[in-house]
Amino acid sequence: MKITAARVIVCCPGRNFVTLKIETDEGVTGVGDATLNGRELAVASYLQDHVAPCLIGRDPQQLEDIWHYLYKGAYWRRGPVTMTAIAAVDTALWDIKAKIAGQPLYQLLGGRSRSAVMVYGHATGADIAQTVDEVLRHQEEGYRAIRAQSGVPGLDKVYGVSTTGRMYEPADGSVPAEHDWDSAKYLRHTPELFEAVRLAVGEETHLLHDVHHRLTPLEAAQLGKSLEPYRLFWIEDPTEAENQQAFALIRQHTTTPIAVGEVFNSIWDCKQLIESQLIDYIRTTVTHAGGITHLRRIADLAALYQVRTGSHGATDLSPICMGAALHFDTWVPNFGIQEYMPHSELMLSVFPHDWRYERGMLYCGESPGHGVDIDEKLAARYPYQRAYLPVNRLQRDGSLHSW
Ligand code: KDG
Ligand code: MG
Repeated sequence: MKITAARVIVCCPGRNFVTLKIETDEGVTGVGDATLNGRELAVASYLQDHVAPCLIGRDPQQLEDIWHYLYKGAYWRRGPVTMTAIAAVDTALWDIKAKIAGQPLYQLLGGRSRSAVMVYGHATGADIAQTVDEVLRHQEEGYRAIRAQSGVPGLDKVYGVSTTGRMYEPADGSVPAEHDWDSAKYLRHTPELFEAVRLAVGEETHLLHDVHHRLTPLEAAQLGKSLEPYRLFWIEDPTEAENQQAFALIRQHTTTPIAVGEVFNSIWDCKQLIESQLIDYIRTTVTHAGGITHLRRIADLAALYQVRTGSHGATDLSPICMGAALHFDTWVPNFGIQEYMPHSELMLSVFPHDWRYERGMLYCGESPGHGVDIDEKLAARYPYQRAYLPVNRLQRDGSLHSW
């Protein structure tokens, strides 16, 4: 069997998605997600101009060799653009391999480790009262784990909170929107939010929160400590993770569990945090961390240190990523949780899929492959629209801050 084509499809059914479709001389095809929010066309060009010509004529079954061919062969290693492109190839090739075997993908990874995948949903509100209502609505819908984000008094636009009344979607401007930030206001508000949320939901429901890289290590330690009475499942990205030693300081001060890694793209980004046991959950995804082949290596490293998986699952990852992630989650022994931010009906119709959500759990399908395809005719009706993630400035003086 040989690869005959590798085509890149860019579409915007409400948000941009980049998809790689690999075709073979025996008619078996596979698809992979290559979406890198706000930098979509860089990955599309990387695949189209630099990767696709090298795939033609190769045996699609040799996905391990192809992974190393693309990783080592580029000479320029790692980075989000390269690793997202490699991930798309890898996901499409696993899809093909599983279709050839006539098996759902999780069977090729080692089979089922669980009956379903526990997810966390997103509850957001302009203030504490609205957020509590949203958390309760999610609890009634059957969610066992809920992320709570709320507007902060005195701040105009805050990560995770919709300002349009529609579903929260961070990439919203044809140039980056500007948000404002004040850590002191946030640090005063967040324990009040979780005091109210915990009181409302009771003890059984897991609560999560995303700090989105905004605090200093010491502020993050203060936040973790102040949230301990509310027993969070995790706080995510409490500080920037370039200097990973910083997490040792957070750890010294709090037992609130920590999740990091949605912006990581290789095992090397995770190594110190995992080996030094500075985190509890690793958030790398199929799409941004080199595909199933590489994510598996990260999960195996994490397992040695009792770190569990908690993959990123925002709407900027396409339903193809979710399909592949669910097969991975169904297999991976050290599974923790999966983020679930539902796509719109239109997005889901562009990507026909066999996975399904039911009362706080996601279920991968049983069809051969990862169970997701792209409806190219429908996708063609929604061309790319430039969109950026926001930037964040300190309210005090306009200094640029992490968003
Ligand atoms: O593209 C960026 C988003 O995926 C990110 O802001 C979402 O932090 C996020 C999360 O935890 O889902
Ligand atoms: Mg996050």
